[in-house]
Amino acid sequence: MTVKERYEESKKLFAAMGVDAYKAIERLSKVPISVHCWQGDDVKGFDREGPLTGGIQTTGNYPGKAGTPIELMADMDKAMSLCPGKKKINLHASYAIFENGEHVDRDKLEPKHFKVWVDYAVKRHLGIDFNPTFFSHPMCKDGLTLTSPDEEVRKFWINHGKACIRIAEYFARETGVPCVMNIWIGDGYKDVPADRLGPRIRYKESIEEILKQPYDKALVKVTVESKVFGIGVESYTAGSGEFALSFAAFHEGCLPLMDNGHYHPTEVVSDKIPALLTFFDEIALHITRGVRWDSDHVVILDDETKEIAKEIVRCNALERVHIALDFFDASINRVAAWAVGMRSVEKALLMALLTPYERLKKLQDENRMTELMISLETVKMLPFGDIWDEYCEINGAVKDADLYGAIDKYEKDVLMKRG
Ligand code: RNT
Ligand code: ZN
Repeated sequence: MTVKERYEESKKLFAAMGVDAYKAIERLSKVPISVHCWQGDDVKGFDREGPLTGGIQTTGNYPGKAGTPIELMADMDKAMSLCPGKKKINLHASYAIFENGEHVDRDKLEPKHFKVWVDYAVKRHLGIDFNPTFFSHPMCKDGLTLTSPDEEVRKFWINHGKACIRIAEYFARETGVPCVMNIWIGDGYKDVPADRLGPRIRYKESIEEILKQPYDKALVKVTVESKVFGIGVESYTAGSGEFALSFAAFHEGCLPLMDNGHYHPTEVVSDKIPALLTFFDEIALHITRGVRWDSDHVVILDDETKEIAKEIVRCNALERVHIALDFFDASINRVAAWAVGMRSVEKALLMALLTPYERLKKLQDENRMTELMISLETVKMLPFGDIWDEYCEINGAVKDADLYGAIDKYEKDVLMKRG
């Protein structure tokens, strides 16, 4: 049977349950997934040499990593071409591209330092999301940025934040797509701190200073990302869950960003999505896969990824949840990492869109819980793969069975030829 024939057959099965598979595909093609540039070079960036700091770490030394903007863009093109669906790109400030021998520090960044990225995005009809880079820099004095007791340090990073808002607004204007600008800092302490309040008050006031930069709230959506702990800051992080959530709740136009690697291992972001959607018009996500800790493994089609997608879809919130990827595995082919992560999120969303939630909700509301359990188990065995293959085919993306071959070819033709 061809892909089309399998699709037509399976479509009938979904139709029998009241789900229109074609509509699901159509809906999914309009959901943007923000593709993080930093998977391509192990979060190194272009603005300076030096180690990755801020409590995050990449492990592995797989050959072929992108070392220049041209290489990174080529790899992102390759990865995106392997995936069906609508994309945005997600940049960090450390990926500024300096031309003609110019170099400025992070507090002095300007839109022009991202013009090459804008040209890249516009040509491909992609929106851009943005992140100030509060790590891997000598001004992270004692590992601190916006919470630093040193006013000079805080000022530097506040100015960086303001510069990033101006750049985010430039992205939105040039691409015609609103820009999500995410604030995450790794500030914290390795061992038991004597003051847990002071750093948080300084963090709050620093973000408030950054937000004094005038900007159009319809164009730039500022998010604050929380974290439970980082490498080297195991005892305390200033930007905890309660901090980020409260900050967003108390500041007009600010949204909370949940990274599902940033909670205690038995907490799940999927359940937090409807809780936050009860109060916030919009929220943002970093989808990752934490293995025992915030290890930033490549997203696969595991239970929690499916559950996150289900919540977004059944809360009817595809337009209210900004979905971005955030992982960095340096131990495998990096283009494959991107492609598998992106495809897994697309698959999870497709499965969610192919599920008859109206019926299932009704069972819950009528307390028909036995029937609900059996229905949920029945849904799990539906032929999602046939619809997925069709979705890939009509979008010109490879099928799962052909993904490795495509990666292997790019590795031999391009990645292994890099110096
Ligand atoms: C770190 C956060 C943050 C980073 C990126 C590079 O734990 O998840 O989002 O991964 O900003
Ligand atoms: Zn993140």
